[in-house]
Amino acid sequence: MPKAPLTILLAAPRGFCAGVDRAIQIVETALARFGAPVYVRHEIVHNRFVVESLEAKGAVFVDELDQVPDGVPVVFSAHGVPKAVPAEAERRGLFYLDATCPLVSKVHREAERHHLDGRRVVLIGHAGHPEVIGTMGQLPDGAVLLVETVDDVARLEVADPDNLAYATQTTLSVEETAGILAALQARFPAIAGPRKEDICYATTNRQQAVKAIAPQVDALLVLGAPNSSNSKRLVEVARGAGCARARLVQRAGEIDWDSLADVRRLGITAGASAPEVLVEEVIAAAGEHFTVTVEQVRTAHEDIVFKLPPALAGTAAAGGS
Ligand code: 10E
Ligand code: SF4
Repeated sequence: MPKAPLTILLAAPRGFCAGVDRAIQIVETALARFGAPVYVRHEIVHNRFVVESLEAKGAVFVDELDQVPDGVPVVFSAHGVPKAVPAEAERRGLFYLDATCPLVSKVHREAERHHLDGRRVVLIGHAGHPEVIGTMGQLPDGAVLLVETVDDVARLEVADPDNLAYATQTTLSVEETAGILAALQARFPAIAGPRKEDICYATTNRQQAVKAIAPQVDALLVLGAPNSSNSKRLVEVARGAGCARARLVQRAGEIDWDSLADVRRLGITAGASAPEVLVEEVIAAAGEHFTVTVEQVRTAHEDIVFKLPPALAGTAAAGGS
């Protein structure tokens, strides 16, 4: 029986952002320079394939610093860490490399500046996410108020409404955050903050690209991990833009092609932590079930590259991603 036709609309930009690229390069370069093992606190980025590829090269992933033995280098993940983490590494005399994305560090510095200027900081973000833990951990315990929803804004209790500032997680939904921010500004007109929010260029561009393809496809796959905030937001944005059959997949192997048998136009994108090879794997798997035509839909060009930390500058690992 001839295979049914399938047009794949490939969102662009998709996949790795500059912060993820840099974080992976930091681990690879540290391995090349210092040899295995290089310890990494938390998944360097939220992707099993990336983590396992680095494990195969000698990286050891742990949840907390107390699992790192003395005398080995340790890398902090791209999501950022509370101030207590480098402080503890220094106390123990550990050599550490901070792979926090520079755009996350920028939010850390903003929060710090507001605190020093005497403003109470309201952070818009998802409770328990490592980036949120890291940003809250730039200030003393209890100094940051976290809001996740418009309802949280209504429930906020602040002693001095004229001395407030806000900051956000970098991977939020642009639209949802605009709603939360509007509620904050309506309730606290004097609130200080960035010009818009702290959602980064990569998050914004990937959401914009998914919005462009979602109304044109019968189903949409987002390559990404269940703990990847930016990837999960892409599924929500696709659903909000008219593709009810949008879902997150980690690898081609989990796709139930029978359930997609009626699909003639399939959207594909990838979160900022999902490597392109996983997109290629899905397209190849689709080719086993359909006669595939691939069309790329590009809504933005990206050329941002972040430098490695000074301790590794000029020593990029050969073949680094
Ligand atoms: O869960 P997140 O989207 O924050 O992380 P990720 O590892 O999936 O993607 C990279 C994004 C980072 C490091 C947060 N700015
Ligand atoms: Fe940096 Fe944005 Fe990538 Fe996060 S998603 S690592 S903030 S570029």
